[in-house]
Amino acid sequence: TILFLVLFLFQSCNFSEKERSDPKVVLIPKPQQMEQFQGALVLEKNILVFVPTEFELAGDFLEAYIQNGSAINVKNTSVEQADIIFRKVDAMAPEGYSLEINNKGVIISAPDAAGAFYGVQTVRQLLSPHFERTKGYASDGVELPYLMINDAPAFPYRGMHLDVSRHFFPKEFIKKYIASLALLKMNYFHWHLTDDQGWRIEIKSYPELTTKAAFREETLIGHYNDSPQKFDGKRYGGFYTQEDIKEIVAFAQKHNVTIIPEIEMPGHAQAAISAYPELGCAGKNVNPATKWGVFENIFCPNQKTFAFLEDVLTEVMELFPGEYVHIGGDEAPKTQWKKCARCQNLIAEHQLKDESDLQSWFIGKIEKFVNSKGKKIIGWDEILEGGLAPNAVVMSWRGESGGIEAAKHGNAVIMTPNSHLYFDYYQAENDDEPLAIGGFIPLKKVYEYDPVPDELTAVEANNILGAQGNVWTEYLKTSENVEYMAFPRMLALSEVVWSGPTKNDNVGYANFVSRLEDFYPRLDALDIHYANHLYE
Ligand code: TNX
Repeated sequence: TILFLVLFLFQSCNFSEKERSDPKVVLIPKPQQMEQFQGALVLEKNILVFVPTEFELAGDFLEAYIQNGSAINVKNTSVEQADIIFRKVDAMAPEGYSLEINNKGVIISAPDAAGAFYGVQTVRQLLSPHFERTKGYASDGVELPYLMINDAPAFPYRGMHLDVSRHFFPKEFIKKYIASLALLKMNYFHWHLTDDQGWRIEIKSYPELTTKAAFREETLIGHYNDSPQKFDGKRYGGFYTQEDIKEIVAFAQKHNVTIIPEIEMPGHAQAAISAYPELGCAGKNVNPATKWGVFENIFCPNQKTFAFLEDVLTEVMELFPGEYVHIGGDEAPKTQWKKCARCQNLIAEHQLKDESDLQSWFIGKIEKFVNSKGKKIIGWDEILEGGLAPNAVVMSWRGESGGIEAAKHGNAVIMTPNSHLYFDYYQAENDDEPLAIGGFIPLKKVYEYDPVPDELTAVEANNILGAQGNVWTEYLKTSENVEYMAFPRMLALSEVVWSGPTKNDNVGYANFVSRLEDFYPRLDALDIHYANHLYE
């Protein structure tokens, strides 16, 4: 605190002097190439913009951003008159952009809509954080440093995950989380919608998923082995209606973020089975789990289950326009399958080796169905066991070995190893950290992560689409708790996947930390509850 007070006083004393010098550039993730020149462009009151139709997403974002954050008017105009020009340029890396700011104005060039959008995010970060407050709080002038930036992402998949099953988070928070991805030039939001403790998405053909499976008896946050602690039988939970989902999908599209919905199977299915017991093998009634962990109540590979999953996935695929559906696949104990006659018959009928093979048969069947609708599946690395579904994308979470194996096999891979990218793990060693699931992944470890393991050849390395930070919420009850764990580690990850890995480069990390400290006022303006201590 004292250090911060001193820094704060120091900064406020220098404020007037700073205003006269060239604006300080604070960009996260760091652009591939940047040169700053002396001087700054000042635009006042009315800003004229030229936006070709294919860059409407970027143009709309910029106009809304400036107008919401200040008293400035932004108007569309011809290319000759514009202060800010968007230009389509073909010979540029996908999602890349260049940004030129000089005394004549601003030119954002890009090959595609995503690139233009990222050019705007860079302009946004060049403006005062006051603009983030969206209450006309910024002064009525825009000051942009003269510079030249050439930029493009290192990886096409730059993602963040959020578990809304262990604890439910309101629609508004989901939007805020998605908006923060856009600021950091991240493009995928993996939405973990179902698990043992709660089903969170309305499915019209199965109403009990939300009347029953979306609520449980309240549990207090506790260790894995704690007995469940009840709040006088009160129901606890929530779900997103299909209208909520449509609203969030539209919001994500405006932020160039693709949502990947996850429907867990065959494991982590106890909430679904609580609503429809015939989906389980045990033939008994269960409730949504009130403890954390791995449970034996998994989907039974019977007719009812496949009809259910196809119906659910059909509704899900209609709601989410992206090309991927995540089907889980992790942590599915086979205790019940070993005892179920139907499972043993399937094993014999299809000449499978064991229950693990049966899971891969199960996933293969689902993959065919999803592929038939023109979409692809993503699964946790357990889907490698018993043979990999041919077109599946593998999320490597138990370290990198699953990802390495899948990449060598020719499948696409997203790295989410629990060695580096589990943001539910502790980020600092001080005793007063809020209770977390365990582990230790400080900011620096995230920053040093390289999504491409040394074991891969250049060709195999092409199968690594990128990386993702996972935020499991067993111990995160509120949206503030989520933000505390996700920030600033998400910023470090954004730089890994956009700017490219720096490995054990201390200079890179020190440089990142100094930009991060200058970036905090923007997170403050966005009302994000980050952890601002300890950089190791
Ligand atoms: C493992 S990662 C799980 C989750 C837990 C997480 C806690 C994965 C595919 N499964 O169910 O929430 O660990 O860190």
